Formats: sequence, C-alpha cells, structure tokens
Amino acid sequence: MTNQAAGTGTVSILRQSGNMTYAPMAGSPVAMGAGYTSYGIDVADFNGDKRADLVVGNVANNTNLRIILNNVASWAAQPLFGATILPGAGPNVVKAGDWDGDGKMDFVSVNRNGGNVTFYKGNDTGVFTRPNANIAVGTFPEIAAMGDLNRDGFMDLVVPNFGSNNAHLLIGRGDGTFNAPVMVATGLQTNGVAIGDYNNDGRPDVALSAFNAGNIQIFRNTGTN
Ligand SMILES: [Ca+2]
Ligand SMILES: [Ca+2]
Ligand SMILES: [Ca+2]
Ligand SMILES: [Ca+2]
Repeated sequence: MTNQAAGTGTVSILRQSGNMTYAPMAGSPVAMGAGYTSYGIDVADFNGDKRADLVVGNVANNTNLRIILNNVASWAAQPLFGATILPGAGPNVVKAGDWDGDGKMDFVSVNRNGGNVTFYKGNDTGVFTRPNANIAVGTFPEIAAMGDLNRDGFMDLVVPNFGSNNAHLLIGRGDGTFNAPVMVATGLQTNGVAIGDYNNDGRPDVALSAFNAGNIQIFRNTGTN
C-alpha cells in the first residue's frame, strides 16, 4: 500500500501471518525519498528473478517514478530504481503487464498533471525505456482500469478524466502502442472505473462513477468481437 504524505511518501509491505493478521515485512515502510508523494502502485516481476517487485507512482513530482525490487530479506535494503526514469507530469496511476508481448514486464503510467499516458518498456533488469511518445487523454486523469475490451488478446486501458468530465478508451495493439484514444462524455468529475460484463453477453463493459454527479454510468460494449 502507498502512504500519500505529501513530499515524504512511503510504501508499506505487509505480510499475512494467518487468520487475516498482517504485519510489516522487513524494511517496511520503504521511504521513497524527498519530494515523493506515493500514489498508485502495481506489482510485477520486473527483473526476472520470480520475486514480485513494485512500481510506485508519484503524483506530486514530475521528475521521478520508482521501481522497488524485491530481495525478500529486506525491501529497504534494495536501491530505489527509477530516479533516472523521466516520467510524464504527475505519474499517479501505474498498470503493470507485458504490454508489448516480449515476455518481459512493462508498465504504463497515467500522468495526472500532464493529462497523458506513457508506456514504459521493461528489459527484465528493472530498467525501462520510453520508446513511444506520450498519448494525450483528458484533464486530470486520476485512475485507470486495464482489460481486454475488444477481446483480441491484447490489453486495453480505460482512463476517466476528473477535470474534463469524460473518459478515454485506449485500445492496445499488443506492441506497446495504442489506437487513437476514443473519448466518451461522462458525468461531472469522473474518478472511478470498473470493467466487467454487466449484461452477461461475454463482452466487457465499462462502469464509470462521477464524483460530483453522484451517479454511475454503465457503457455497454456493442463491439462485434
Ligand atoms: Ca523481481
Ligand atoms: Ca514487455
Ligand atoms: Ca484488446
Ligand atoms: Ca457485456
């Protein structure tokens, strides 16, 4: 879990010791460094050692984004990678997966302050590159959901935009790139999303909640796949 103390953010890793009892693991909480406001978090093995690592967004800072590799003995003993990863502005939501299908884990970040999405290509050593230009979405995207909306086997992304009262659907091509985003108008200050098959026709639909409208909109998937 991330602890969003402005400028002094940390990440806590809790171990379940049975009976739903949780206790901090060695080295937890991990201090993320000055200027870090921890926000979104996701898990994947970024260096191919079969141990789950973490990627952590930083909504308040436009100059770093952290990868924490997992050495089991102590999270804090690991160096914090990512100081040299130049993210988009305010990378607050991160979604890990093998977005380009090369067997090595990647992630995308949704950048709240920049209003765009960045693909980070992993090389299985905890190091990432950004081979593609950022993809513009709306104003203040604060959350995202990943799923295979068109059922082609490639992951897609739904990004609600809190500041522009809409959401963007990004259909993945399976190589780390996306089709041009499709915008749908939503309620006032949309800030929640859940992908699910709400009419049981086998096609994933999208539910969006609007903070200031006090309602939920469900968009039925009318695709042919
Ligand atoms: Ca690992
Ligand atoms: Ca990959
Ligand atoms: Ca897809
Ligand atoms: Ca459906």
